[in-house]
Amino acid sequence: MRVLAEDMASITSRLSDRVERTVERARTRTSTPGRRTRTAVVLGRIVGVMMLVCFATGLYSHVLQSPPGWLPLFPRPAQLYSITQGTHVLTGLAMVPLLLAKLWSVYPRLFQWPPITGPLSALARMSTAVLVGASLLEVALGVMNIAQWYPFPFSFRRVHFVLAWIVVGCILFHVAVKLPTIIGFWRRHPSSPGEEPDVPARPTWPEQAPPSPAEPPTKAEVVSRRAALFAVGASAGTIALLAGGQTFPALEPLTFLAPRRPSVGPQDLPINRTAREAGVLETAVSPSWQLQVLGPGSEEAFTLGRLRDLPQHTVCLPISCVEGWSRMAEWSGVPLRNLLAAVGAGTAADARITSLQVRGAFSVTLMRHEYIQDPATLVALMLNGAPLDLDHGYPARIIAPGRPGVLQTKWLSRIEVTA
Ligand code: HEM
Ligand SMILES: Nc1nc2c(c(=O)[nH]1)N[C@H]1C(S)=C(S)[C@@H](COP(=O)(O)O)O[C@H]1N2
Ligand SMILES: [Mo]
Repeated sequence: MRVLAEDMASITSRLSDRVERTVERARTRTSTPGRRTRTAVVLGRIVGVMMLVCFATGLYSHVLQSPPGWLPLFPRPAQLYSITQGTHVLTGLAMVPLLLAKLWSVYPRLFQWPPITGPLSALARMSTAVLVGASLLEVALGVMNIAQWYPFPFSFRRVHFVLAWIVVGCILFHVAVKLPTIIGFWRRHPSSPGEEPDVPARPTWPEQAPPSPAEPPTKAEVVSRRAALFAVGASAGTIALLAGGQTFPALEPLTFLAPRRPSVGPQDLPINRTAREAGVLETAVSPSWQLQVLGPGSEEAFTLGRLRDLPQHTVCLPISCVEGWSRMAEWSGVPLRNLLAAVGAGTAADARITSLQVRGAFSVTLMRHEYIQDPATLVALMLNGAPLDLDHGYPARIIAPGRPGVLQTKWLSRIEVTA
């Protein structure tokens, strides 16, 4: 019995020795001067700020699509959502190489031995694992969404929303846990003149992972911090340049990475869902088409001829897709508030707007009175000087300032006051 126990003890000890040596070797092989605490801190700060930008712009998108009743909404500036959502998608895309670089910069820590030194370190490592997993998943889901690839049965918006809170919660916790390292870094590298310089003259070994002297890395394994940061910055910049054109017109000639080129489409405007895909090829061109408008006092049915005979307004407003692209256009039609006033609706009335499209998430929109009362919110009949193309929502669609594209309902059939 005792022999067995001794055998077990010796096997365990040999095994743990072996694991320790393997881990040490892995750590050495992946250790380069580029991978120092300073690199990790610099990259961490940039990724952290980008995450917060994504979080803030994402929350704004969420609020516009699912506004809490108590929250006042502001349709102006009309281009705000183009900018916030364009920034969201662009920051998210540019973050991909930075996120990977941040992971690379702390990679040896994954082989830290022993992995856990106590309950606090267990908590810290668990939160780091959740942070890494949630960040990668969040970014991957975002990229899949703008590529319009939905292989999952779950709702993208809900999962992306929940993951965003997890990521931000973990970042706050992560910063709290790393505070001693961060403070230590600033103490060791004071920025006052005459003190120790930030960048040592010769490459030094990572503070976190001293190499075993027996196995120095080969020349090829040594990457300088400057070269590493340059490569990461260049990749992020290239991505921003190649995708930025979907939001910022000056960059459009370079738009090779975005799923939409904003100037490609009928009437100089892209299309996300065609009339055929929406199943409205017949109903939209039917001579018996009418727009039903239901108010608290009365209801009216407007034929296309009757809508055209009403006073027309012309406005310049963008389509700002949640997927990040946006495009300015000139719209003409009847102000929505005039139609609702005609059926006895007050200025505080909200409305439900329904499309001829029967299936799909975008066939119904709720519009709050803040948007209805904006004089630029139209039941649009014309786009860029011609009647709406069938794919742009013929015979009539909604266009309103400051709203995400998904809420700019095409192929209208019914507008009813809800409250
Ligand atoms: C490559 C990276 C990313 C891309 C391409 C991306 C893309 C998108 C898109 C297309 C939407 C609109 C979804 C819709 O309304 O249908 C969205 C919403 C959102 N995103 Fe991202 N995203 C990325 C990264 C992030 C990150 C890192 C965060 C947070 C830390 C974040 C937080 C949000 C939030 C909170 C929303 C609102 C969700 C909702 O409406 O409920 N996103 N994102
Ligand atoms: N009925 C209906 N309206 C819709 C959609 C839709 O799928 N069905 N797509 C929306 C989305 S996601 C966008 S970005 C805009 C695009 O308008 P456009 O195709 O005229 O550019 O229409 C919106 N209106
Ligand atoms: Mo969209």
